[in-house]
Amino acid sequence: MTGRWLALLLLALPFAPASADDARPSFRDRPPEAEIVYFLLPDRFENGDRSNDRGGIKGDRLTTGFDPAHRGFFHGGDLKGLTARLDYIEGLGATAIWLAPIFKNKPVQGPAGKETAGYHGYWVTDFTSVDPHFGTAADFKAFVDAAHARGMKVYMDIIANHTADVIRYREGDAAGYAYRGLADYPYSRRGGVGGTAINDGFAGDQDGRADNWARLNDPSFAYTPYVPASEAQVKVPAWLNEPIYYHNRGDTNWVGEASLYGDFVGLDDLATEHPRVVAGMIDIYGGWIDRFKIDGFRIDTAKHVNPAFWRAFVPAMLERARANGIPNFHIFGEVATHEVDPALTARWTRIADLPANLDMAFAAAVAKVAAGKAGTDILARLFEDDALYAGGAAAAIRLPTFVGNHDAGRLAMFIAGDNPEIKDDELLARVRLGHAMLLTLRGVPVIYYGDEQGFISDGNDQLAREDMFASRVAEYNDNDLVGSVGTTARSNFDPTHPLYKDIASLARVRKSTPALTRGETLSRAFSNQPGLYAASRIDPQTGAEVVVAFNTSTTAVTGRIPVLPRSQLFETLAGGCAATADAPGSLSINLPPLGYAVCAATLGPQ
Ligand SMILES: [Ca+2]
Ligand SMILES: [Ca+2]
Ligand SMILES: [Ca+2]
Repeated sequence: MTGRWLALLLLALPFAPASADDARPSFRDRPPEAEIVYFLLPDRFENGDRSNDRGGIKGDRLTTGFDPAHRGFFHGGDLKGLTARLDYIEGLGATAIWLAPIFKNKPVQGPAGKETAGYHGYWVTDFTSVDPHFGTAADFKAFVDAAHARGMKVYMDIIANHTADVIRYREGDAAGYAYRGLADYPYSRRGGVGGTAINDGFAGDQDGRADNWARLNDPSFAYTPYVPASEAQVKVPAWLNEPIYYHNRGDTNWVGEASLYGDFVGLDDLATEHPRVVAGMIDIYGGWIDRFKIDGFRIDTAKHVNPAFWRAFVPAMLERARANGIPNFHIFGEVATHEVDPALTARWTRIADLPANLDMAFAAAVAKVAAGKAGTDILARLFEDDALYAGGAAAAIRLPTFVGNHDAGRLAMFIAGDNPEIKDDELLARVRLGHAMLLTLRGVPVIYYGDEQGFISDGNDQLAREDMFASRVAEYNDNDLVGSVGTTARSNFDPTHPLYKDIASLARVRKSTPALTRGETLSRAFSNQPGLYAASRIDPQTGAEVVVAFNTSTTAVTGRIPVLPRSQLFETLAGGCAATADAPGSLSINLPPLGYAVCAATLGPQ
């Protein structure tokens, strides 16, 4: 460096950093629809610290929860490992990370001989602490700060429906923890309608006033719940240790009221109608916003909580975020279904005021369409039904979309399951096609970790949670990965994998093309057979039209689609596009087998 340059630099230093920061657009300014989300389970991603693998607990796997060779136990991944892999995630094009819950879990639970561990994070005991298997609060802060320094957001996965399975019932073993409903076991009698009168004056759980709930003081209306002495103080905050704040009606059978009141295989179902529970959960999760300035929440099991709870919780969280300088805090719920049933997910945006829900219908539709087992008209129908959401189609652009997840399984598995004789090349092409839909159609794309490395999953749940680092799980390591000669027995952070490169390329297109993030969707071509689906995405701010087109069949397709008459010249953003319209209002589409294209109209001669 010459003396002159050094002098200039020194002159600039006292002034430059502050003003440059002020001028730079912040990740805080990006609306939720501008994100590309990467979803991962910290336990299965990268092990950055072997000293925390057992969570600081001594003993065998039934005590520590650690067994890297068993798919249902902790494998060693942690927050330090995740932080060390941010280059990989950023290189894929993701702008936000949704990580499975990191709260302190009950390490192991389940009936004798069938125990598994809380590696997934959904069995919380301490809602205020980071699970020691994943690291410390300082590790989480380092992760969030490192993501923010790159302009990436962090979405936490939260649970208000239940805690870990701690509460037992005196009658539980004899009754098999079967569900006991509101009519046969009313709040007003102990152990059934013939029992002793209790909870005098309680006006029912739909009356949320504190003085009403003060009259519910005996939790033994259905069962006689108790907390084993060894776990009497295991839950944090301490109020969670009182059985009165739970439903205590036994395991859900998924039918009717049991969906709201029943325990998920023993997981203690909170009385989310209770004002103490509402206030307690607002306090817990507001605290995480205050402490770590995170950017959003994915809400687990949202449809198993009474809508009134969310109507109190959601505005409180958005306000808490605004107070912390986070104006674009995103909240999206899990309203689970395996069907193309947008009415269900849309209903919960209306009755619960959830700003968005995971687009289960999109995932189900794309799995069938990308497999070549459904007409492309189900996509057209799906987007027409955006009118069902609170806020309509304009709100539907904020629905997180996905093609596979940790519960149902991966897209590659769905496609292979529908096509048992499929060849490797066709499977890769169909997985690419599904991800092209994910990255160019409406909604916020969520990439499930490992899909970009050709992970295929043998089934749902544990079988869909393979390790990114070298795995010791036999059921994972015998999988034939898509687009790769490797297996999960080795580390799989490979930025040259064809799916990683494809997703990164489409992510660049998406981020530089506002119509793809905020545009309305007009379906332009579809039929009741596999083949062409085309849509125009139209930027509401500029009127710019971008055509996205997909061929779900193994024969080439050729046809014309209607476009805006002013869209006469087209630029190819992906695949192959005609450079000009055939006539004002008509564009030719030519796609090879299983091909796709993204074509952006440019301003023609005026
Ligand atoms: Ca570790
Ligand atoms: Ca519930
Ligand atoms: Ca329980």
